Amino acid sequence: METDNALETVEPYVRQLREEGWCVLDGVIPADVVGEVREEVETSEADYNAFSKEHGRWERNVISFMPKFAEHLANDRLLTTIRQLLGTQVRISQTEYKIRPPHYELVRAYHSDFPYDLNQKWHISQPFPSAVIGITTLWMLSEFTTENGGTWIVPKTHIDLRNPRGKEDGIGDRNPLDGEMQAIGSAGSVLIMDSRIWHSNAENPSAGKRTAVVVRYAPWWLNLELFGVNTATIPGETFDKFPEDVRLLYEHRAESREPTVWI
Ligand SMILES: O=C(O)CCC(=O)C(=O)O
Repeated sequence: METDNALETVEPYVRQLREEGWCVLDGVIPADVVGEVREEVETSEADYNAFSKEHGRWERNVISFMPKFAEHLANDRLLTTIRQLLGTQVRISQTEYKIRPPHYELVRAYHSDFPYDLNQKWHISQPFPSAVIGITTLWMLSEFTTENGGTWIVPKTHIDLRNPRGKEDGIGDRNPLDGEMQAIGSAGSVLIMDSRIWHSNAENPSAGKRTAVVVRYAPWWLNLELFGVNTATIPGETFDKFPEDVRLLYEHRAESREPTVWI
Protein backbone atom coordinates (compact mmCIF):
# COMPACT_ATOMS: atom_id res chain seq x y z
CA MET A 1 0.00 0.00 0.00
CA GLU A 2 1.23 3.47 -0.82
CA THR A 3 2.80 5.44 2.01
CA ASP A 4 2.26 9.21 2.34
CA ASN A 5 5.90 9.65 1.42
CA ALA A 6 5.58 7.65 -1.82
CA LEU A 7 2.47 9.63 -2.75
CA GLU A 8 4.25 12.91 -2.12
CA THR A 9 7.20 11.81 -4.27
CA VAL A 10 5.05 11.00 -7.28
CA GLU A 11 2.61 13.89 -6.93
CA PRO A 12 4.22 16.08 -9.66
CA TYR A 13 4.15 13.15 -12.10
CA VAL A 14 0.50 12.38 -11.33
CA ARG A 15 -0.37 16.04 -11.83
CA GLN A 16 1.45 16.15 -15.17
CA LEU A 17 -0.30 12.95 -16.28
CA ARG A 18 -3.69 14.38 -15.42
CA GLU A 19 -3.02 17.75 -17.02
CA GLU A 20 -0.74 16.89 -19.96
CA GLY A 21 -1.47 13.19 -20.43
CA TRP A 22 2.17 12.07 -20.13
CA CYS A 23 5.32 12.24 -17.99
CA VAL A 24 8.77 10.66 -17.84
CA LEU A 25 9.83 8.96 -14.61
CA ASP A 26 13.60 8.64 -14.52
CA GLY A 27 15.78 6.05 -12.81
CA VAL A 28 13.12 3.33 -12.68
CA ILE A 29 15.72 0.78 -13.73
CA PRO A 30 18.93 1.69 -11.90
CA ALA A 31 21.86 2.84 -14.04
CA ASP A 32 24.07 -0.06 -12.93
CA VAL A 33 21.65 -2.74 -14.17
CA VAL A 34 20.01 -1.15 -17.20
CA GLY A 35 22.81 -2.37 -19.51
CA GLU A 36 22.18 -6.02 -18.73
CA VAL A 37 18.42 -5.57 -18.99
CA ARG A 38 18.86 -3.94 -22.41
CA GLU A 39 21.07 -6.81 -23.54
CA GLU A 40 18.50 -9.35 -22.38
CA VAL A 41 15.74 -7.59 -24.28
CA GLU A 42 17.78 -7.15 -27.45
CA THR A 43 19.03 -10.73 -27.55
CA SER A 44 15.74 -12.36 -26.52
CA GLU A 45 13.67 -10.87 -29.34
CA ALA A 46 15.21 -13.34 -31.80
CA ASP A 47 14.49 -16.24 -29.38
CA TYR A 48 10.91 -15.06 -29.00
CA ASN A 49 10.44 -14.82 -32.76
CA ALA A 50 12.00 -18.26 -33.35
CA PHE A 51 9.83 -19.83 -30.62
CA SER A 52 6.68 -18.20 -31.95
CA LYS A 53 7.45 -19.31 -35.50
CA GLU A 54 7.85 -22.90 -34.36
CA HIS A 55 5.01 -23.11 -31.83
CA GLY A 56 2.58 -20.40 -32.90
CA ARG A 57 2.45 -16.68 -32.46
CA TRP A 58 0.10 -16.72 -29.49
CA GLU A 59 1.83 -19.53 -27.63
CA ARG A 60 4.16 -17.82 -25.17
CA ASN A 61 3.95 -14.40 -23.58
CA VAL A 62 6.83 -12.06 -24.43
CA ILE A 63 7.56 -11.43 -20.76
CA SER A 64 8.65 -15.08 -20.38
CA PHE A 65 11.72 -14.21 -22.46
CA MET A 66 12.87 -11.28 -20.34
CA PRO A 67 12.89 -12.22 -16.64
CA LYS A 68 15.49 -9.58 -15.71
CA PHE A 69 13.33 -6.87 -17.24
CA ALA A 70 10.21 -8.29 -15.53
CA GLU A 71 11.72 -7.66 -12.10
CA HIS A 72 11.16 -3.91 -12.49
CA LEU A 73 7.52 -3.85 -13.55
CA ALA A 74 6.13 -3.29 -10.06
CA ASN A 75 8.57 -0.48 -9.26
CA ASP A 76 7.19 1.40 -6.29
CA ARG A 77 7.22 4.94 -7.74
CA LEU A 78 5.82 3.72 -11.05
CA LEU A 79 2.97 1.67 -9.58
CA THR A 80 2.11 4.37 -7.05
CA THR A 81 1.76 6.80 -9.98
CA ILE A 82 -0.30 4.40 -12.08
CA ARG A 83 -2.60 3.50 -9.19
CA GLN A 84 -3.47 7.14 -8.68
CA LEU A 85 -5.05 7.04 -12.15
CA LEU A 86 -6.35 3.47 -12.51
CA GLY A 87 -7.20 2.54 -8.93
CA THR A 88 -5.38 0.16 -6.62
CA GLN A 89 -5.94 -3.14 -8.43
CA VAL A 90 -4.13 -3.14 -11.74
CA ARG A 91 -3.01 -5.81 -14.20
CA ILE A 92 -0.73 -5.79 -17.21
CA SER A 93 -2.75 -6.01 -20.41
CA GLN A 94 -0.04 -5.99 -23.08
CA THR A 95 3.74 -6.38 -23.34
CA GLU A 96 5.61 -5.94 -26.62
CA TYR A 97 9.14 -5.39 -27.94
CA LYS A 98 9.67 -1.89 -29.37
CA ILE A 99 13.18 -2.00 -30.76
CA ARG A 100 13.82 0.43 -33.61
CA PRO A 101 16.81 -0.57 -35.73
CA PRO A 102 19.42 1.96 -36.87
CA HIS A 103 18.30 4.06 -39.85
CA TYR A 104 14.67 3.09 -39.31
CA GLU A 105 12.40 5.17 -41.52
CA LEU A 106 8.83 5.84 -40.72
CA VAL A 107 5.98 8.06 -41.63
CA ARG A 108 4.15 9.03 -38.46
CA ALA A 109 1.30 6.73 -37.40
CA TYR A 110 -0.55 8.58 -34.68
CA HIS A 111 -3.00 6.63 -32.53
CA SER A 112 -4.29 6.09 -29.03
CA ASP A 113 -3.73 2.72 -27.34
CA PHE A 114 -6.03 -0.08 -26.17
CA PRO A 115 -8.90 0.29 -25.39
CA TYR A 116 -8.98 3.52 -27.41
CA ASP A 117 -7.21 2.33 -30.58
CA LEU A 118 -9.84 2.83 -33.26
CA ASN A 119 -8.03 0.48 -35.65
CA GLN A 120 -8.48 -2.48 -33.28
CA LYS A 121 -11.74 -4.43 -33.14
CA TRP A 122 -11.91 -4.09 -29.39
CA HIS A 123 -12.09 -0.39 -28.80
CA ILE A 124 -14.35 1.98 -26.95
CA SER A 125 -16.41 4.07 -29.34
CA GLN A 126 -16.09 7.82 -29.69
CA PRO A 127 -16.74 10.03 -27.86
CA PHE A 128 -14.41 8.43 -25.31
CA PRO A 129 -15.63 8.68 -21.73
CA SER A 130 -13.81 11.12 -19.55
CA ALA A 131 -11.97 8.38 -17.64
CA VAL A 132 -8.50 6.82 -17.64
CA ILE A 133 -8.96 3.19 -18.69
CA GLY A 134 -5.40 2.41 -19.70
CA ILE A 135 -1.86 3.49 -19.00
CA THR A 136 0.86 2.91 -21.58
CA THR A 137 4.45 2.74 -20.38
CA LEU A 138 7.44 2.79 -22.71
CA TRP A 139 10.55 1.55 -20.96
CA MET A 140 13.60 3.31 -22.32
CA LEU A 141 16.38 0.73 -22.25
CA SER A 142 18.61 2.89 -24.39
CA GLU A 143 18.52 6.66 -24.14
CA PHE A 144 15.60 8.23 -26.07
CA THR A 145 16.61 11.31 -28.07
CA THR A 146 15.20 13.35 -30.92
CA GLU A 147 17.85 11.72 -33.13
CA ASN A 148 17.12 8.06 -32.41
CA GLY A 149 13.33 7.73 -32.34
CA GLY A 150 12.05 9.28 -29.12
CA THR A 151 8.27 8.69 -29.24
CA TRP A 152 6.11 11.44 -30.78
CA ILE A 153 3.41 12.67 -28.42
CA VAL A 154 0.87 15.47 -28.59
CA PRO A 155 0.41 16.79 -25.03
CA LYS A 156 -3.13 17.32 -23.74
CA THR A 157 -4.77 15.23 -26.47
CA HIS A 158 -5.94 12.74 -23.81
CA ILE A 159 -8.90 15.06 -23.29
CA ASP A 160 -9.52 15.81 -26.97
CA LEU A 161 -12.65 14.03 -28.17
CA ARG A 162 -11.28 13.76 -31.69
CA ASN A 163 -8.76 11.11 -32.67
CA PRO A 164 -6.14 10.73 -35.43
CA ARG A 165 -7.84 7.45 -36.39
CA GLY A 166 -11.36 8.88 -36.07
CA LYS A 167 -12.88 8.59 -39.55
CA GLU A 168 -14.90 11.76 -39.16
CA ASP A 169 -12.22 13.82 -37.42
CA GLY A 170 -10.13 14.84 -40.43
CA ILE A 171 -6.79 14.72 -38.60
CA GLY A 172 -4.87 12.07 -40.49
CA ASP A 173 -2.64 9.73 -38.51
CA ARG A 174 0.34 10.14 -40.88
CA ASN A 175 0.65 13.92 -40.60
CA PRO A 176 2.86 16.03 -38.33
CA LEU A 177 0.48 17.55 -35.78
CA ASP A 178 0.38 20.94 -34.05
CA GLY A 179 1.99 20.77 -30.63
CA GLU A 180 3.77 17.47 -31.25
CA MET A 181 7.02 16.78 -29.43
CA GLN A 182 9.35 13.84 -28.89
CA ALA A 183 9.64 12.21 -25.47
CA ILE A 184 13.26 11.90 -24.43
CA GLY A 185 14.99 10.42 -21.41
CA SER A 186 17.98 8.50 -20.16
CA ALA A 187 18.20 4.71 -20.24
CA GLY A 188 16.22 3.33 -17.31
CA SER A 189 13.50 6.00 -17.56
CA VAL A 190 9.86 5.23 -18.30
CA LEU A 191 7.53 7.29 -20.48
CA ILE A 192 4.09 7.03 -18.84
CA MET A 193 1.07 8.00 -20.95
CA ASP A 194 -2.65 8.11 -20.47
CA SER A 195 -3.46 5.57 -23.22
CA ARG A 196 -5.79 8.10 -24.86
CA ILE A 197 -2.93 10.46 -25.71
CA TRP A 198 -2.09 10.70 -29.41
CA HIS A 199 1.34 9.21 -29.97
CA SER A 200 3.42 7.64 -32.70
CA ASN A 201 6.73 5.94 -33.22
CA ALA A 202 9.42 8.04 -34.86
CA GLU A 203 12.18 7.50 -37.36
CA ASN A 204 15.60 6.53 -36.06
CA PRO A 205 18.18 8.11 -38.35
CA SER A 206 21.00 7.28 -35.91
CA ALA A 207 23.49 4.44 -36.22
CA GLY A 208 22.36 2.76 -32.97
CA LYS A 209 19.30 0.76 -31.90
CA ARG A 210 16.57 2.46 -29.93
CA THR A 211 15.58 -0.24 -27.51
CA ALA A 212 12.34 -0.21 -25.55
CA VAL A 213 9.52 -2.42 -24.30
CA VAL A 214 5.94 -1.24 -24.13
CA VAL A 215 3.94 -2.39 -21.12
CA ARG A 216 0.31 -1.41 -20.79
CA TYR A 217 -1.50 -1.42 -17.45
CA ALA A 218 -5.26 -1.78 -17.05
CA PRO A 219 -7.73 -1.54 -14.17
CA TRP A 220 -8.80 -4.92 -12.74
CA TRP A 221 -12.27 -4.77 -14.28
CA LEU A 222 -11.27 -4.27 -17.91
CA ASN A 223 -11.81 -7.29 -20.17
CA LEU A 224 -8.39 -8.46 -21.37
CA GLU A 225 -9.47 -11.77 -22.91
CA LEU A 226 -9.09 -10.66 -26.51
CA PHE A 227 -7.41 -13.05 -28.89
CA GLY A 228 -3.84 -12.14 -29.80
CA VAL A 229 -0.22 -12.16 -28.73
CA ASN A 230 -1.07 -10.52 -25.44
CA THR A 231 -3.18 -13.41 -24.18
CA ALA A 232 -0.23 -15.76 -24.70
CA THR A 233 0.70 -17.49 -21.46
CA ILE A 234 3.73 -17.65 -19.16
CA PRO A 235 5.05 -21.12 -18.19
CA GLY A 236 4.37 -21.78 -14.49
CA GLU A 237 8.07 -22.28 -13.61
CA THR A 238 8.99 -18.94 -15.21
CA PHE A 239 6.11 -17.18 -13.49
CA ASP A 240 7.12 -18.60 -10.08
CA LYS A 241 10.49 -16.84 -10.36
CA PHE A 242 8.95 -13.38 -10.80
CA PRO A 243 8.89 -11.23 -7.64
CA GLU A 244 5.55 -11.48 -5.81
CA ASP A 245 4.42 -7.95 -6.71
CA VAL A 246 5.12 -8.67 -10.40
CA ARG A 247 3.19 -11.99 -10.20
CA LEU A 248 0.20 -9.91 -9.13
CA LEU A 249 0.34 -8.06 -12.45
CA TYR A 250 0.61 -11.18 -14.62
CA GLU A 251 -1.31 -13.87 -12.72
CA HIS A 252 -4.03 -13.90 -15.39
CA ARG A 253 -1.42 -15.20 -17.86
CA ALA A 254 0.25 -17.90 -15.71
CA GLU A 255 -0.01 -21.48 -16.97
CA SER A 256 -1.04 -24.28 -14.57
CA ARG A 257 -1.15 -22.03 -11.55
CA GLU A 258 -4.17 -21.65 -9.32
CA PRO A 259 -5.11 -17.99 -8.99
CA THR A 260 -4.16 -16.82 -5.52
CA VAL A 261 -3.79 -13.10 -5.65
CA TRP A 262 -7.18 -12.26 -7.10
CA ILE A 263 -9.18 -14.80 -5.13
O1 LIG B 1 7.97 2.78 -30.02
C1 LIG B 1 7.48 3.91 -29.88
O2 LIG B 1 8.16 4.93 -29.78
C2 LIG B 1 5.97 4.09 -29.83
C3 LIG B 1 5.24 2.80 -29.70
C4 LIG B 1 3.76 2.95 -29.83
O3 LIG B 1 3.25 3.83 -30.46
C5 LIG B 1 2.90 2.00 -29.13
O4 LIG B 1 3.41 1.03 -28.59
O5 LIG B 1 1.66 2.19 -29.10
